[in-house]
Amino acid sequence: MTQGLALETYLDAARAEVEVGLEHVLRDLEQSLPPHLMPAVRQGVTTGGKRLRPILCLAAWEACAPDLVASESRHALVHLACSLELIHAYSLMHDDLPSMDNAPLRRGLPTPHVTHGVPATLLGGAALIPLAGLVAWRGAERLGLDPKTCRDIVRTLARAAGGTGMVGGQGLDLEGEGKHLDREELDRLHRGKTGALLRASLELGAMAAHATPKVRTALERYGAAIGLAFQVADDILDATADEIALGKRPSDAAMDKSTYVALLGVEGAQEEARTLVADALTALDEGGLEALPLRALAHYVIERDR
Ligand code: GRG
Repeated sequence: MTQGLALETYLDAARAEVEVGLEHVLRDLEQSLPPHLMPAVRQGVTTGGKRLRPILCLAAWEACAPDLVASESRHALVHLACSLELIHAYSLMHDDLPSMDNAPLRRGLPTPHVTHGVPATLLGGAALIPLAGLVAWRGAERLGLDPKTCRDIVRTLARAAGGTGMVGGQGLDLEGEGKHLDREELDRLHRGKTGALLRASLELGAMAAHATPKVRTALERYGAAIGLAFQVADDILDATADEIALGKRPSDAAMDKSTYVALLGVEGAQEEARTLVADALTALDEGGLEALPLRALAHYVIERDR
């Protein structure tokens, strides 16, 4: 329990909504994608995963529009939130490929290319990128948002996924292998690679709720702080948890990557993660947001065990 909120119950309910939303999206995709690519897509999208990004989007929307939580808009909102998970799923499918991290395991299961081969995983993953844009657009339209807000939503998702966000961060990550990045370089890399999509999750929820500029700023700051905290926690898990607990092979040391643990030590990284969470909570306070789920999620981001 966190401040009166049973986080596990909240996460289970939100996750169940996201699973239903993703299933609808995949059924639509089945109508157009060559059938032999679907198994790799299904494995990439549906096998487990915490669904953190769409859940953050839902929680941000709830924080801005508490009166609408049980409304008709909810289905459209879940659809919109699924766009974030599609980008995330493709990024993991591609990141695990032999030419990238060459990872045989994720979420305790063989990775899609191990089961379905590299070409299907590459193409199936690529199909998720434009699909995410379409799903975001459709979700925004179904929410009855005006055309400008619909455009802003798709633009925000695209920027977070692209060169100024996740792909750019991944590029810096590859370039940094075998080098010792300093704190500023590491922050820049992870604000792109992991942080941009997490922050966009909050932004999409806020935009969908027509949040005021003050609330949007607060949620963006919250998103930026937990985005970095998420990565610090990821580095701690990679350094301290084993393959069974993680559901994947720890890889940072093997790939000679700069990490927050390498830079700050495990205890220093834990302290940094707590500081970032405190900043996220301060942002909510300053935005005048009660947002109990977001507060609990901020703690969850650094206390999770996988
Ligand atoms: C075109 C090869 C190519 C690359 C495109 C793949 C890519 C760019 C970027 C990948 C960046 C990446 C993998 C970021 C995610 C980092 C991360 C911490 C993932 C784990 O996220 P969780 O814990 O995963 O939310 P679950 O399993 O819960 O979904």
